[in-house]
Amino acid sequence: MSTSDADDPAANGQARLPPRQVLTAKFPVMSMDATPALDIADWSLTLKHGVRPLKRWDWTAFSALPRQRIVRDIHCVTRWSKLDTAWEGVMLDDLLADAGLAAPTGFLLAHSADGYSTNLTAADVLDGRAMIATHYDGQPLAPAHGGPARLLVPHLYFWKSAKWLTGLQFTAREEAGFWELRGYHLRGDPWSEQRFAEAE
Ligand SMILES: Nc1nc2c(c(=O)[nH]1)N[C@H]1C(S)=C(S)[C@@H](COP(=O)(O)O)O[C@H]1N2
Ligand SMILES: [Mo]
Repeated sequence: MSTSDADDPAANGQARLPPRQVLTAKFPVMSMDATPALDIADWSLTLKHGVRPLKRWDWTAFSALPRQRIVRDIHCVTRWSKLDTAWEGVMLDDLLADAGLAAPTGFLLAHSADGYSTNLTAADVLDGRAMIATHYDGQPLAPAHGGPARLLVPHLYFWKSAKWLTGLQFTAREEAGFWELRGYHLRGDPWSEQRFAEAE
């Protein structure tokens, strides 16, 4: 190890910022609508292939799945980034394993209780890349941030991390979600600035 930018917290922070992002210590709330009131007694998560339900977990069953803690940087397309955010929840790999399945198609839509949706590829949510998070910073996830459970896909812009997650639906083809239908990029990689569907 040599003395380098990697030893300098400020420089290290900058190196971890994708193009044209700005660091924040805050945790802004970004929602298209009001925070839905969700009761864990009524909550469930449904896994589907097209219209066909594959498996459904109520809160008790979901809470019994293997859990992981991860620390990741997050990047919102509105240009804020936040470093070292700490999450706990169930990796998508473990959810599929509990259903006894490999990904049935290469694409999926995440569905939320507020009517939001976002599309992802199977490759972007498997092999440790995505979690259904129930805790942030050691506490149950606040309702405004997607509690009781949200998707977390930290290597893509944060609009891909669907709050108030209620469904994961594998689709035969790539299908655009809420923001993707309104001009956001289908994938949303912050490092290659995949903000919008077409070049600015
Ligand atoms: N269900 C749902 N999920 C959502 C949104 C939303 O409006 N509804 N907003 C998205 C956007 S644009 C961003 S930037 C992040 C914001 O998450 P936060 O409010 O926890 O910062 O959630 C994403 N997930
Ligand atoms: Mo966003």
